[in-house]
Formats: sequence, C-alpha cells, structure tokens
Amino acid sequence: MTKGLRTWLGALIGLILTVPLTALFYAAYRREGLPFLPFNLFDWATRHLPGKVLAFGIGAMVHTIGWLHLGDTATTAKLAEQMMAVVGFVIAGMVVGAVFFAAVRPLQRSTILLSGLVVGAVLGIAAVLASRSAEFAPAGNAAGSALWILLALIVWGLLLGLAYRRTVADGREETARFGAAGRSDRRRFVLELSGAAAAISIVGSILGKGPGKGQEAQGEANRLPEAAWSESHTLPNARAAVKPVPGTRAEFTPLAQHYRIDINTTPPEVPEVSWRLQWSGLLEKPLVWTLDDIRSRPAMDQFITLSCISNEIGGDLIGTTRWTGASLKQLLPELGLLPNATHLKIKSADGFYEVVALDTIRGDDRVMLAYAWDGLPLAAKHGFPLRIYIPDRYGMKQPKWIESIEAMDHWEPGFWVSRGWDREARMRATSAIDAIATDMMIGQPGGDRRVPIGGFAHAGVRGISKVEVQVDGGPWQAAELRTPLSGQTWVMWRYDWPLQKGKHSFTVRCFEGDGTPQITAEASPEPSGATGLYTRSAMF
Ligand SMILES: Nc1nc2c(c(=O)[nH]1)N[C@H]1C(S)=C(S)[C@@H](COP(=O)(O)O)O[C@H]1N2
Ligand SMILES: [Mo]
Repeated sequence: MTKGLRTWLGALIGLILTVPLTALFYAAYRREGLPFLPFNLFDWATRHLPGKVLAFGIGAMVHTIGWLHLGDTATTAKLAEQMMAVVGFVIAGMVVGAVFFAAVRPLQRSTILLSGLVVGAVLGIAAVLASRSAEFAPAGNAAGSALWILLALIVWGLLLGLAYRRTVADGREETARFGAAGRSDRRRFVLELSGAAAAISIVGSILGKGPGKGQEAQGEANRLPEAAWSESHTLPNARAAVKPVPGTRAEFTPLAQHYRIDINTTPPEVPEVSWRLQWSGLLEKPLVWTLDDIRSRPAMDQFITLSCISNEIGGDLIGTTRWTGASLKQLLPELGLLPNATHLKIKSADGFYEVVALDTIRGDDRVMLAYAWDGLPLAAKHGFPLRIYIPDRYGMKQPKWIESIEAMDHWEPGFWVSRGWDREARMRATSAIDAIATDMMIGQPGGDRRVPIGGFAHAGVRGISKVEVQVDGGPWQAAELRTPLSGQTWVMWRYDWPLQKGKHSFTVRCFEGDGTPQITAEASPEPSGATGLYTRSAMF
C-alpha cells in the first residue's frame, strides 16, 4: 500500500473511531455529568487562540447569522459553536488517524499496538489537562473525569493500532500470500468496524438523549424558587403616553429571550453551597463572603440595558431587564482597602476576568454586585451566583460567575482587552427601526393615513434626547420618545409617517442626552462597538 493510500485509510479509520467516541462522551456527559471532551477542548482553544482569530470568528458568525436570518443570534451562535466543537473533534481524530497510518512503518507489526497505546495515552493526558483548564464546574469528580477521558482515549489509540495492524500490516502479508483474498479481508474489516462504530454511535446518542445526571444538575441550577418580578408588577413607565409600535422588540426583555454571550460552550454550573466570593490583594486582610452575605446588604434594583460589543447595528445582542444587587461603593468601607489600592481585578469561574478602577466605583453608586435578574436568582447562563454591573460599558467589561476580586495598585487589560478590543468599551449611541407597521395604519383609507414606524435608541447611561427619522433622504423628522424604564435603559420611539405609495427607505438617528449626535460613519463591532445608521425600506 502506498503512503498516500495509507494516509487516506488512516483518516477514514480516524473518522470511524472518533464518531462513536464522541457519542460515548455525549452519553456519559448527559447521564453521568462527565466532561464532554469536544466542548471542553473547544473552550480551551477559545482561551488560547490569538485574539484576531477569535474576533474574526465571532464577527463572521454574528454577521452570517444576521445575514441568513438564522434566528436569534446568541442562541444560534452557541449552537454553531457547539457544532464546530464536535466537527472539530472528529476532524482532529481523522488527522491523528492519518498521521498515525502515514508515520508507523508497516513492518513493525509487533510494536503497532504499543504505538497505538502510546498515542492514546499521550492524547489522553493532553486532553485531561486541556479539559481541566477549561472545566469550570467545581471538580466534584475530578479524578473520575480524568480517568474516563484517559481510558477512552487509550482505548481509542489501541483500536487505531489494531485497525492499522488489520488493514495495513496483516494486509501486507496476506496480500503477499493470498493476493486479492487479503484485500477483501481488509475491506471486510473496515466494514465490520464501521458497523460496530455506527451501532455504538446510535446507542450512545440514544442514551444521551434520555434524562440523566448531567441534565438534572443543570435543571437544578435553573430551577427558580419564585415567580419573576415582572409577572406581578407593572413596569414603571406603564402609563407613558407614547406607546411602542407593535412589532418593536419588547421594551422589557423576557428572561428566556435575553441574549447570552460568553466564552463557554456550556455555562459554568456554580453550586451556591460551595460558592464563596474571595477578596484578596491590597486589603488589610483577605475576606470570604457567602452569597447570603451579599444578599443581606441593602439591595438596589435597576432597569438596565446590556449590550454585547459584537452587536451589529439593529442586532439582537442587546436586552433589558431589572437587575438586583448591592452597590459596590457602599461595600468599599467594609473591605479594608490599603491606601495604595487603585483597581479591582474581578475573576470568574470560567477564567474570564476584567479590571475596574476604584475611582469608577467611588464615582458611581450604580456599580453593583448583582445576584438577581427580574427578581429571580441569576440563571446559570447569565452568571449565577454573582455578576457585576458597570454603567455605560459593553458586556465584555462585566464579568458573570464572579469568584474572586483582587485589589491591585495598577490597571491591567481584561480578557477581551488583552485580545485587542477597546480598553474602555463605552457603549456607542445606537438606534434601529424594528417595525414598519403597514398592517396597523392609523386613519381611514382616502383620508390622512399614517404608518406607525418604531424602534429603540440607546446610548449607555447618557440618555437619549432626540430621535429622528429620514424618509428617502429627505429632511429629518422628529420621532416621539417613550419615557424609558430608567436612565440606564434604551428608549422606545415611534414616528407615525404620512403614507405615500411606492417603495420608500427609512433611516433613523439619535442624539445623546447632551445633544451629541450618534456617529454616522459605519464601523464594524470590532474593536470598539458598531457605529453607523440603520436603514430599511418598505413597499406601500
Ligand atoms: N465570566 C464571564 N463573564 C462574561 C463573559 C464571559 O465570557 N465570561 N462575557 C461577557 C460578554 S462579552 C457579554 S456581552 C456579557 C453578556 O451577558 P449575558 O450573557 O448575561 O447577556 O457577559 C459578559 N460577562
Ligand atoms: Mo459581548
């Protein structure tokens, strides 16, 4: 067999062996809560790939999802990441198979199985280490998880060696001795191996589908003790005169619809019982707080619009809910900060981190350690048990799943800042048209007919003083502004446009509280947040 043919055969065997391996990892993950190696390796890569590569990947993904109208960006992106993780894992298995078949010399029959064993063990150890470093669930069963990964990959390596022996080494002798009979024996082996692999893959997938421990653990963290605040309360601006145009995104985002963005294929599961907030660094002495310690401090509720810096103009990586927490400024006196402390480094269970200046905290009561959204404990994917709110900054500056806070005497770049994104990440003023309600026209046919046009405008906590709509490049017309939920949320606007037949294009722009106009020059989200005007056309 030529080396080229061996390489291809190796890739095929790699595929045949890695698909059932993936299915078994999946079944063990769902039923026993053991690590799903493809996700952990993907998360590990996310933390180690160069920032440029990540930014390109994120940008391409967000853009493609929006462009193809694939649905809600955050959910679709997570799903795409999970698919990439699985496909990448299988491809890696094929590459290892190809290299193994190309590199091992057919003559060394006796050492082939040993080579497979060594390859499996080396990969296994590397996988355990990488998986560990991306594993944020507290290592309840760290030894068991490590053993499972190691054993699975050793068996995988042994099977690779066995397959090599049966298809290349034995085949060599048999082809020499029996000619075509040897080749057909090889073919039969590959077919049988494929059949076994398919059977294992199917059984693994079925096992993984059923309910199991992994799922239970997740269900537990997500099980919420009470009803959401919004179910039994009216919003503070319920009686505002200006009503949003039907079809405009919800002013108060239902929790289930709030976007989720983070560096994890699956959110860290942090059990409250063992969780502690560890304070360290330039303090008189280190402190350890429980969640109840924080919940027992005076609580504050704030309606907040949070946006991801990767959000495109008019995109859906932005949402508004009611946050509850403790003002960090009020907590400062309890910390015993040393006089030379200037910054706090906030570290999360998933390895994410950001640095915030003490001056920012001292200058703004609204900076808070938040533990509830819409009256409920934070959902696992939104940072349970604790996250921070820093007004006016994009989400990338605001860690979820906070575990420790270190007082320092200098600034340091955070996770995304050290990967090339904006140091300040101040939210850009932005506005978008969500609805052109042709089916909700005001007035009678033949009379003065108006088409309700509506959307939102947002400029961090700087407020919105004016929104204007331009039709077909004509003069800018003032829209009506709805009283916002708070000074930290977006502002819903509407403009009832006097209908004209034909196709028309509509553009919106906003002005910040102090009159600063929204930046009109188009810029992509990377590195400082998207700018540019939103335009949409419609036929009447
Ligand atoms: N620990 C941690 N916190 C994080 C992130 C992360 O990856 N890990 N992502 C940040 C980013 S980029 C955004 S946009 C917000 C999103 O918060 P949400 O998912 O609750 O909407 O979380 C921020 N906090
Ligand atoms: Mo983000």
